[in-house]
Amino acid sequence: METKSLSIPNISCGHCVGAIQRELGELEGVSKVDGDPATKQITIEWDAPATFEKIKATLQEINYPAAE
Ligand SMILES: [Cu+2]
Repeated sequence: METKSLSIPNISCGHCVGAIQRELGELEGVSKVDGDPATKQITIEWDAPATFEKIKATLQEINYPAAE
């Protein structure tokens, strides 16, 4: 199990967090996505076949890129 927290500047409300949870949840291997609109942070738990690269690419695609 891998876990990582990411800062997502485009998060503006709980709806954004919900969209991210739904989209990342569709990636096979992603088991948990938590988010807080107040801090604009999400925490993701995953196992193979999901990879951190796939997660970051998906966030980019849905217009919630992670801050580096
Ligand atoms: Cu929003």
